[in-house]
Amino acid sequence: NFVDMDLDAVTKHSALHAKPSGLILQYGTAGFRTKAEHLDHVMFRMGLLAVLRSKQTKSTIGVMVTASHNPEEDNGVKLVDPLGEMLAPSWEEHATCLANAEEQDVQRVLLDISEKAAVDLQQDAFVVIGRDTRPSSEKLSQSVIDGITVSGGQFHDYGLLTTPQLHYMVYCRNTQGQYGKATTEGYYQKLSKAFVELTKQAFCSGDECLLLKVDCANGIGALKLREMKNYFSQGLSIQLFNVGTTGKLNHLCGADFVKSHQKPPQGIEMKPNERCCSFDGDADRIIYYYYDADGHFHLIDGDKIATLISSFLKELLLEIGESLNIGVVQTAYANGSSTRYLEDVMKVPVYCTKTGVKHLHHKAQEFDIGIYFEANGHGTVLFSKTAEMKIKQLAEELEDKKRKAAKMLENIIDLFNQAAGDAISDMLVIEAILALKGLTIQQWDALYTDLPNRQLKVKVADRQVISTTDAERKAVTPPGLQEAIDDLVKKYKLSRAFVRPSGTEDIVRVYAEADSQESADSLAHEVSLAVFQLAGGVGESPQP
Ligand code: G16
Repeated sequence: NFVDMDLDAVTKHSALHAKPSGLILQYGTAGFRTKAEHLDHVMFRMGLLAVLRSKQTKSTIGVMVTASHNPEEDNGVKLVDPLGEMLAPSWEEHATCLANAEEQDVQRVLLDISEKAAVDLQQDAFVVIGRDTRPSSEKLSQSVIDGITVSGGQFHDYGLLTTPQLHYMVYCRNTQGQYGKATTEGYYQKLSKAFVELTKQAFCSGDECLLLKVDCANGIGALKLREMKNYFSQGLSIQLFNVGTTGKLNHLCGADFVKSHQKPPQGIEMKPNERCCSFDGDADRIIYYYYDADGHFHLIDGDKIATLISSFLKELLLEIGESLNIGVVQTAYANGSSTRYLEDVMKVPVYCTKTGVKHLHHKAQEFDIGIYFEANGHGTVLFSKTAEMKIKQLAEELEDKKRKAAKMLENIIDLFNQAAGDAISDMLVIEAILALKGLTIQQWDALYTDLPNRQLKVKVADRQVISTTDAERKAVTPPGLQEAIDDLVKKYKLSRAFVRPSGTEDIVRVYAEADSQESADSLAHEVSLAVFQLAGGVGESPQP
């Protein structure tokens, strides 16, 4: 029964958002991503799909227009499921089918999806939309809205938002405000209240401890941090750089640049031992760093963030005498030293999933407290309903020091964005922990020493010729590639390397670590050459 969807109108509007012929796109690591000029039809169709998903789940669905860490010329779109999570895998397939359908097939694909997913088309549909600051984002989000309205859905356009804020809005709306108020003000209030409560007992309160320099990647983070600043003015003072007035988004700055180049962003003034951090283009990742007194640059990535948070949470649990089960989830990019430290020193179980927060998030849901971070700084902590209730109860029942610890846990639950990794929320958690423990950035950094590592990108004709297994740590195809990598790895001490096709950029990623920077660089280079030769490299062959 398709009474509630005017398929002729859909077809007519679809023609106004024509698909470039021959273009095939995949719903990748974080939705569709490519050059912005190729995305108009995808946006319109994702508007249609969000309506179907909303009808099927009888819930509000989110659509975020962003390409996060990608260059400014790119754009992208992803759907957000009812509890603020990434879209379910079966619907990723529907999204890919719909995005790639030829014009005359759009109606049929819509009907197919409705049938396969048992969508009740008479249901109401409600979709919320957010977008980042890319020049192309506003027009593309209008195409999403066109798709929503022509298929009979209702919507609320939040306009400029960080990606995690949109995840938060969806979660709030589908829990009838239980998770929080579905407005930016509600988000600021929830987080800042938790932050202020948490840091009341902070040991460190000198000016130096409170100052944090933030590189906003010339993106949305700058706007939102400016709005939010007033809410936590007593607890933390932040100075913003790369706020988007002159520089290009993610260009020579931002979390992805700092992590992959292992150097500071341009446009930030750093004094020795000053605490600095970088957001990425849509503020869902955060990386910390500093210069030591000898002028050496130190990077504190997602692995070390996970370690700081895990040790703090473990201490609080010990204090209240509760043995909730904790798990840490990482990917193949996690530095070997971090995994060893978490397992051997901290005695917490560590799990490895494929790249993409959707995989880590899913695994983290198996624990009372699931801590997940990708090395690139994308992550958060999830608390199960049981854990949350237990902690709330203990915060009422316990006394003195134990009560204080339970209260801290209660606030930390509120401070984490449990719908998605969130640079703003993670920054506040980290700042709170450092202040409460009286830790300097150097002391945090000294928890363990990273194994030297290098990441490279290789251009190939078709990156899908590379397939992987074992959470992306082994290549299955093309033939001979894994054997080549194994032989190269044997040449270096404490070494490890893997390759995988990126799900957000048209490249193959290479990762290598070894006992020295020289070895890591050389291994990464040799593996790049093997990829270039065996997986159809294009252009110039990788240079050392
Ligand atoms: C996205 C995903 C991350 C992933 C990153 C790189 O980040 O959300 O989980 O690590 O892409 O993915 P790939 O190596 O497949 O290109 P973001 O910040 O760009 O949304």
